[in-house]
Order: sequence, then structure tokens, then C-alpha cells
Amino acid sequence: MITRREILEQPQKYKILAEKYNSLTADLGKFIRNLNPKSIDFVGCGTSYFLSMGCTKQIKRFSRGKVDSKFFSGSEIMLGLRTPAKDSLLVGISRSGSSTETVAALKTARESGVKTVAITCEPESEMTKVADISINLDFIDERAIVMTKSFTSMAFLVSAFARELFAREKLNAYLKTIQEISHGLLDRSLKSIGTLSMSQVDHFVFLGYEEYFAASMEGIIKVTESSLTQADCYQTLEYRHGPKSKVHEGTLAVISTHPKSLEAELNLAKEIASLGGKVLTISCASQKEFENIHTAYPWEDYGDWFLRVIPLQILGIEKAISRGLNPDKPTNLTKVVKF
Ligand code: F1P
Repeated sequence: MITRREILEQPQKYKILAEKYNSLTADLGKFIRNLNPKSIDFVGCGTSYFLSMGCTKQIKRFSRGKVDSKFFSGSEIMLGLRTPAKDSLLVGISRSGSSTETVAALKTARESGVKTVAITCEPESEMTKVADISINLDFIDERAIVMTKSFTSMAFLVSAFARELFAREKLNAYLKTIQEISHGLLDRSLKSIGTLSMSQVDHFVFLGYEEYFAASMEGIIKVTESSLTQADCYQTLEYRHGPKSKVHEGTLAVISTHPKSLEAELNLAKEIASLGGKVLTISCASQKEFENIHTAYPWEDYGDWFLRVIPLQILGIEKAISRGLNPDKPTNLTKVVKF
């Protein structure tokens, strides 16, 4: 299965990315330091939209107000519903570099005088021809329709770049740590999810805050595309305000916790369990209260946010297999959305 193979390849891709990081981002660093934008904004579609959401949160977290950041879906800009500010930089994120709305968004931005960047896995794609500069992750080479290693690798690049721009002293340790912890995380995810009886799960709930909310939203796309299963996503404690009504014995709630909100998140987990739902927590350090997958990420800056999508990718393909579906052939989907 191509999708599974590409999920398993992610640690190797992070190693390559870390090795190539300086050459990949040198031009972007110079470009941004010369431009000195008031805001570094991101735009994408589908998985790349939630990737943009997580990137925005990392930039804002590290810039500490020096530079703003917003995220857009490609259609918001293409349809003129929102427009990037003139003194901003718009970064298009697209595996294919050809999604209609993302390319249109960069064209619209350029026409209004906004400088643009393309981050893609397809060199020579349309988006690279529109953008002022491009970063091409040409070593990703993703064949599956479902985005996995392309999502986490582009997220890794931008999350590292946020540290280069605003906390340069943290960059090298981050590049080293992410690739090192990803091996163990992948193994623990496979093992933990292997113990779940996926055939009994008919409803996923992904919960988290901040960058972990972006990761949880990506979880919706993963399990929907791969397994056609009902899935919800909320900020963790928001779940009590109505959505909790759907908890039943087929519910699997995946709560991506953070030390700052852990106690409250575990209390909600207990409520979900008391209603008959199953709970899986994802955390930096291992937790005993529920089935748990820990990333072993040593800091509290949400920098492992995209790694927390790896278990969600695996949940998607395992649920698909339990339903006799082929994740390599997701229903109704094409690899690139063009219209
Ligand atoms: C993103 C995207 C994915 C979706 C499917 C089709 O495209 O829409 O979100 O899961 O794979 O492509 P891209 O702009 O990142 O190439």
C-alpha cells in the first residue's frame, strides 16, 4: 500500500530535510530580511489549509508580536472574500503547486503588489511560476492521493524557519530533535493503534488547542479521505458545549494534550469515557491515565504539532482496512483539485 509506505518513510524524509534545510531556506531568509514584512501569511487548500493554520500559529508564537501571521484558504483570496495586506508576505503551500485556488490566490496577491513565496513538492509547478521565490521539496516525491509525508515535511520546514527567524538559537536543536524523536513516535503509534479494535470505531473526535487544533483538523481529513468515517474536531473543552451529545460506544476521542491544559483535558477525557467512548491521548511526555502515544518532544512550544498527525494518518488507514477500503484509492478524490 503506497499510503502506508509513505507514512513509514516520514522519519527518513525529516533527516533529508534537516540536512538540506540551510540550502532550502537561504533565499527565503534573505528575501524576508530585505522585505521586512509586517505579516507573514500562509495560504493553502485542504490538507495544505490546515498546514497553513499550524504554520501561522508557530510564526505568531515565536515572533512574539514582532511580525503578525494569518492563514487563508485559497478560495477566500481567489473569491475576494479576504485579501492579504499590502505590507505582508503571502506564502502559498501546496504539495502539487497546482491547486486552482492556491495558484489563483498567489496571482491575486501579486497583482495587488503583495510579495509571494511558493512552498511545494513539485518543482516547475504553476505556483512556482507565479511566486517571487520558491522552496521545492523535490525529495518528497509523494505518490499517494492522501497527503502524509508532504504535509509533515512542509510543516517541519516552516516550523524550523519560525525558529530561524525569531529564535535562531533554538534552530539546530529543533532540526536534530524532530528527526530523532520521529522514529520512536512512529513505532509507538503503530503499536498503540494496533491494540485498538478499529472495526468497533464508527466516530472519530479530534480535540486540541493552538497548533494541536490544526493537527486535529488535519486528522478529520485523514480519516475522512481514507476510511469515510464520521469525524469531528473541536478545541478540547469546546466539546462539552453540544458536540458531546454524540459520544457513544463507537466513539474514539483522540485528545492532543499540552502541559498547560493537561488537567482540564484529562477531566474531559474521563467524561467521554464515562459516556462509553474510547480515549486516546497524544502528549509530549507519556501519560498513564488513558491509551497514550507520546512524542517525546522536550519543549512546550507546540513544535511537535505536525508529528502528532502521524498517529492520525495511521488511524485513517487502519480504519480503512477494517472497512475493506483501499486508502490508495480514496472515494471521489483526485490527487490535485483543478477546475
Ligand atoms: C491539497 C489537496 C489535499 C487533498 C487531496 C487533493 O492539494 O487538496 O488537501 O487531500 O490530496 O490535494 P495541494 O494544493 O497541497 O497540492
